[in-house]
Amino acid sequence: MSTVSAHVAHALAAHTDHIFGVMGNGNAYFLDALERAGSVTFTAVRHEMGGVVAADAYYRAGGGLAVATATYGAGFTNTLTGLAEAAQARIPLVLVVGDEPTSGPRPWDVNQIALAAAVGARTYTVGRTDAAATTLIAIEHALNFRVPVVLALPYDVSALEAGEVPALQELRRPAPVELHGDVMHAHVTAAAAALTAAKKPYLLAGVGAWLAGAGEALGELAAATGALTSSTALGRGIFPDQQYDLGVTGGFGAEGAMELIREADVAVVFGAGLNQFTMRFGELFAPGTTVIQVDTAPAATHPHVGSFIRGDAAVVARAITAQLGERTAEPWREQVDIAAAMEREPGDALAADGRLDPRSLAIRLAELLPTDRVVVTDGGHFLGWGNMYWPVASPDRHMMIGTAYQSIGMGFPSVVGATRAKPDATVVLNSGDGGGLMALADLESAVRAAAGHGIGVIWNDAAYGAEVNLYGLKGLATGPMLIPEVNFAGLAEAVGAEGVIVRKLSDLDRLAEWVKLDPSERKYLMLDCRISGTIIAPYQEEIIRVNTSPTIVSEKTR
Ligand SMILES: Cc1ncc(C[n+]2csc(CCOP(=O)(O)OP(=O)(O)O)c2C)c(N)n1
Repeated sequence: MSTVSAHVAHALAAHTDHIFGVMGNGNAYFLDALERAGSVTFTAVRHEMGGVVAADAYYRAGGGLAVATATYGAGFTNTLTGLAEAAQARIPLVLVVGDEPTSGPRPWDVNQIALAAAVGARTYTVGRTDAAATTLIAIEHALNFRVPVVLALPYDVSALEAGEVPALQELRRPAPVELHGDVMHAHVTAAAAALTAAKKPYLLAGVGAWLAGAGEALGELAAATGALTSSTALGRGIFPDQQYDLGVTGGFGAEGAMELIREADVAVVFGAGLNQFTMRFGELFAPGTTVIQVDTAPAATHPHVGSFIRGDAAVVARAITAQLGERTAEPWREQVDIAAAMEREPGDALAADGRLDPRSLAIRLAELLPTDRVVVTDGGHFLGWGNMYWPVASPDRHMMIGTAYQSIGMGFPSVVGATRAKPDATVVLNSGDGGGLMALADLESAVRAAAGHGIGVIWNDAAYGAEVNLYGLKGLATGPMLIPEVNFAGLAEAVGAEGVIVRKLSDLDRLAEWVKLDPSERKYLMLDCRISGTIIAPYQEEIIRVNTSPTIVSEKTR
């Protein structure tokens, strides 16, 4: 015989190896059942939002289904910002929470179903007789719709005897979206003809293409057409021939690379939503560029798209490649100096105010950080530096958790999930001092989970820099935008890390030594980088321009 909680644990254990969260009254029996089941590793975090964020990072870093847990009431409400991010970013995630008893709410209960629905998550409540089946339905829903769901365990139900665990059904997963109908096939034929005739063909891929496993198919299409390629911020590294790749597209992109993309005569976009940042607020393509979008969404997602092909990125890429004709033009990608197009501002050793120049710091870090890295990035002005200066090996090795919902404060718990998904990799955290302080509850979790494998880079400008750049420069009072300079090296040491205050580039010599040590000989390394706030990243300049230009604002809201 086993409890309702054991049935839930058993069904989850069939689909994940890891779960993240904080225990409390509402999930105590569930966590006990999981520990007894044995096959799922629970990693404790210190704030419930961190549990959801860690699970989210686990999924994005290639671990599979994201699973988190929290108790009812305050434990649950603490998860909401993380849940909203998972909903906006379309992360398949199951959040197992305690809930009010079936007899009705107690004084400390809130309407959890309404709260979850408000941020975009459906709730499945387990009953006494259907716990395993309901858990499987919740998992299926999360995976098939790519959304977070809440699995609620009523307080009076979780410890009830529920009999033998039933045999588990297989999950039902949808097949890739095939090309349907003559119209779509005609669009594929037309796309192949356009690419065959193009002088300057260009392929853009986003995270949708990565999730479709389309990397190889896209590489073949790029090779067959001689196309230049690039990706969205979330799709970085998807194209196999990186020597022909222009890196990240949009505000983080290199100026020369973006100029090349504007020369493209035919652009085919795979699995990218073409949001305002990727589209450079409407400037990415020249007005005459033929833009073809391939996506599983029901319709085109940007007005510049001239032809829309609904289908799985890998399926459509192969279909186009199969219909290409004999190309006569010399491959575009052989004609251009890609290295020159990718050049970035080198910056100075130190900025005029004597603090680090984030550009030269980013370049030196790119030289020193291990290439096996997984980078997790919080939000803020600083996120331009890593995005602009550090190459990315594949989309599951670079993630920005929080940007979909535009939240800061998710950095430290992201480390926890990424290191569980890729235990042998070096997990590099990028965070500002503002976001770092917000996420501080899970500094301990990050240092513990990634001990010997983790590096924290705090871009410490003693300010909410993004706000200073947007509102301080407009003349708003800067007092609320400033932060006393915080010693992150010391904070990290207090929970078991090694801390280094980086005031000049040579202070990074310790990173060079750390990298050479055996993981068993090293601690989590926290680099508290004292950067200047005076150097504004080009992507932020773009946002400042958009916020002050009436013509571009209309593009943004169109
Ligand atoms: C939860 C949340 N609170 C506030 C904001 C508004 N906000 C956006 S960026 C930012 C500043 C971040 O500061 P920091 O982490 O130090 O990075 P910096 O901008 O200085 O590089 C703030 C407060 C937000 N996005 N999310």
